[in-house]
Amino acid sequence: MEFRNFINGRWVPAMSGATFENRNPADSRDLIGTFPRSAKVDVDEAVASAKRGFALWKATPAPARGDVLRRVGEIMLRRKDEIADLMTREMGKPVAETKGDVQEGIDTAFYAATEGRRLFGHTVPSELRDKWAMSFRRPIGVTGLITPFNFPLAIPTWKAFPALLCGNSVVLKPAEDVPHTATVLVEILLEAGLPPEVIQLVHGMGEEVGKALVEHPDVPVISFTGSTETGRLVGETCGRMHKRLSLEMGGKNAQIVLDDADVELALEGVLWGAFGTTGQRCTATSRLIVQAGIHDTLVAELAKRAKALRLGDGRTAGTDVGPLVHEASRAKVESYVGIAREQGGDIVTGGARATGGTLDHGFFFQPTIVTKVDRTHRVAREEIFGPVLSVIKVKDADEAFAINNDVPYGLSSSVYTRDVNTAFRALTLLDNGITYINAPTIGAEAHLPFGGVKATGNGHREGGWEVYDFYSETKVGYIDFSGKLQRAQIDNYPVEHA
Ligand code: UN1
Repeated sequence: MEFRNFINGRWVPAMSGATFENRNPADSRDLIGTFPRSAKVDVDEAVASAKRGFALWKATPAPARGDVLRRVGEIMLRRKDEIADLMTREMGKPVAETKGDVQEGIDTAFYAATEGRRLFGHTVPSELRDKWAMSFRRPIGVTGLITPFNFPLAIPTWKAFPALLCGNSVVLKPAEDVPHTATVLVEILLEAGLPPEVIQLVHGMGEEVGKALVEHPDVPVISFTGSTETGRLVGETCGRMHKRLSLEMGGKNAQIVLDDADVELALEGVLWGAFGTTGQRCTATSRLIVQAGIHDTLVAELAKRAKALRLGDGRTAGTDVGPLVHEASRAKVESYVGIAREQGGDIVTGGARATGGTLDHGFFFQPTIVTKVDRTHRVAREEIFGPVLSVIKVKDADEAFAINNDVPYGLSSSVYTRDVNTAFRALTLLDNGITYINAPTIGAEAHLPFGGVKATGNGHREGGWEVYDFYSETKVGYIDFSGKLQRAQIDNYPVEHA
C-alpha cells in the first residue's frame, strides 16, 4: 500500500517521488507500506498552507475548536481496537499497551475539548481608579511537531491537541518508524471537522524533514520528543531563531526499593517499568537501586520472572514483550551488554538476542538484568532505550537518593517504602519531574504535567494544564475608563515617601 503526505488539504506524494518502506519489527517480511520520503520543498509547501490554516483557525472561537477535538476523541474511542492493532504492527509493543496508547490520546482529546471553555486569563485590580487590568491568551502561529516512535498516537496527541485548541495550526513530522499511525490521526482530525489547512502531515527523515521544519522562519513554535543529542541541535537552531521550543528527551529512571518495601509490589513494578514497551520509554526503569537487606532475595526472584516473560508478536495473545523497533536499536542494546560486562557487571538473566522460530524474523532481545553495577558504570548513567535493567546495591535511603540524582537526566523516579516520612523526603529530594511512590517509573496520566529536569527537558511540560501556556501567548489589556490621563506609578504616589 502506498501512503501519502497531507499538504495543502490534499493527500500527495513527496514532490521528488521518493519513498521509504515501513515494516513490522516483529516480522520484517511484513511490509506495511511505502511512505513519501519528503524534503525541504515539501515542508515549504506545508508551512505555506499551514499559515492559511492559521488565519482561519485563530478566528474560530475556542469552544468551537474544542468541539472538533471532542469529536476526535469520540472517533478514536470507536476505533480504539483497530488503531491499537495497526500501531502494534508498525512498532511492536503488545496490543494491551497500544490500547493504552490510544486511550491516552482519547483522554488528551477530551481534556482539550473542555479546555476550550476555560483557557483562563486573569482579571487583576489596577493600582489606579476606574481602570481594569486583565490577561488573556492568544494563539501563536504554525507549530512544528516532531514525534517519536514509542508512543505513536499518545505523543502526537499531547502536542497537537493543545496546539490546536489554543488556535494554532500544525505541521506534524512523525517518526519514520510509525507513519501509519500518524496518517490515521490526521484522517480522524479531518473526519471530525478540522479545516484541512490547519493540519499538515509530512513524512520522512529527521535530518531532512525535521531539520527543514525547525529551520523554517515561518514556524515560531517547535515541540520535539526524542534523543537528548538531537534535542541539543534543535535547541541551538531554535535559540538562534528566537523560537519557542519544548524539548522532551532522555531518561535514566530509577526504581528505589528500600528494606521496608512490599517486595511483591516492587517486583511487579520493576518488571512492568523495565520491560514494558521493551524498555523503549523515556520513562522506562533502567536502574534498580536496592537496599542491601533485600537485595539478594529481590534480584533472585526478579531474574526468575524476567526469564519467564514471553517474547513475541505483540498481536499474539499471551505476548509480554515485543521486539525492538529496528535492528539498529537491537545492536545498540547488544553493545551495552558488552560494555556492562567489560566494566564488571554480572548478567544474571538475558544478555543476548532472542531467536528461534518466528522470533528469527524480528528484532527481539532477551529481557536483561545486570547486577554488581556501580554508579560510575556506563550502564548506570547512559540511556539504553531497551530491555536492560542495571541493579545497584545501596546501604540506605540517603545513598539511594544520592545515586538517583547522580545522572545527567531527570525524568521519573520511583520509591517503594512503607514509611511515610521516607516517601515525602523522596518527593522533596529527588531531582526528577515525576516521582512515584509504591508505583513504577511509568504510568503518567494525561491530565497532569509531564516532563523532566536537567538533560531531560528545557523546563516545559506536556499534558495537564501547563502545556496550554506553551502553545499560547499571554497578552495583557489595560482599560482606563476614568476619562483622564492617569500615570501609573506616579499619579497614585504623589507624595515623596521618606
Ligand atoms: C514516554 O516514555 O515517551 O508514563 C512517554 C508513561 C506514558 C508516557 C510515556 N504514559 O509511561
